[in-house]
Amino acid sequence: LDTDSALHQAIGTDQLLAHFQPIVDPGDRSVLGFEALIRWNRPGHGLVQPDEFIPLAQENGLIVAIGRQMLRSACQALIEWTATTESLRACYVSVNVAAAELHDDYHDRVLQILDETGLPPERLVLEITESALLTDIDRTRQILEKLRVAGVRVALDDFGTGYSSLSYLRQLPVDIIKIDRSFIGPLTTTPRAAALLDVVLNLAEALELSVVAEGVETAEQAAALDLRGCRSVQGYHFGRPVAPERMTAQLGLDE
Ligand code: G
Ligand code: G
Ligand code: MN
Ligand code: NA
Repeated sequence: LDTDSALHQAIGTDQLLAHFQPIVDPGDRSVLGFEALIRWNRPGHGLVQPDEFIPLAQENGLIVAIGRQMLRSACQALIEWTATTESLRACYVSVNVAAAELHDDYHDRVLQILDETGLPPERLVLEITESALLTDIDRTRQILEKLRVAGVRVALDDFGTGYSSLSYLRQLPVDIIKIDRSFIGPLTTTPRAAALLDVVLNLAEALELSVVAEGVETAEQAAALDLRGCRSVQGYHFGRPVAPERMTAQLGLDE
């Protein structure tokens, strides 16, 4: 079976699943939310990573159905596993959205899925990638504005890697910026990286935006971010993306 038709057949089945990575406070390690990251359990291939099929799905349009399934799974998983764990009850889930999903009915579909799963809109974040936005900025803005009115938050993903980050901040309704991991890796070894990070944190403060630092892999990076007042971090140091049934064990929350 070629990848195209195999992916088509995977839609609506449990071959497509969500893994989750915690987003935490670097000061006390309390869990604030989770990013949902898609995986494809393709028969005969094992667990396939998104880089190997999301670009294809964007080209052939399957991303719309995949995105809906993913959003539903992510909302359901959050409801189910946070219902049993007191400390996670206020956590949000952050779902990646491809530009090709932002059609006119996107707002309705999202609200429908929130309604069906019972997840309050305030507990959903939609992550939009800078590089994915180039198509139609006006339409994107209208859709995101409607979602924000409903209480859903919007994050600008991979911030700092696109060539028009600042332009997007001016034109799009954004609540959160996710600082790309290329700024975090050299943070404790390269003064320029630290200076750039300070600029981004100041920018976020001036615009009253929240910040999530991505790709935190060491205790030193976490401490440096904590010291700078960055209140949300994500990365292997705090937890890798895992299946939801493994999350409470990874976080040490099992009794
Ligand atoms: O774990 P990582 O390999 O999970 O993810 C690689 C890339 O795939 C990231 O850029 C991420 O944004 C993207 N990605 C992961 N899950 C999804 C998804 O559900 N939808 C879309 N559109 N992109 C995703
Ligand atoms: O949506 P986005 O492009 O931000 O996707 C996040 C990607 O980063 C996923 O592929 C995820 O598995 C990966 N990731 C998460 N934490 C770390 C980390 O600490 N280091 C590295 N190198 N990658 C990470
Ligand atoms: Mn993301
Ligand atoms: Na990112």
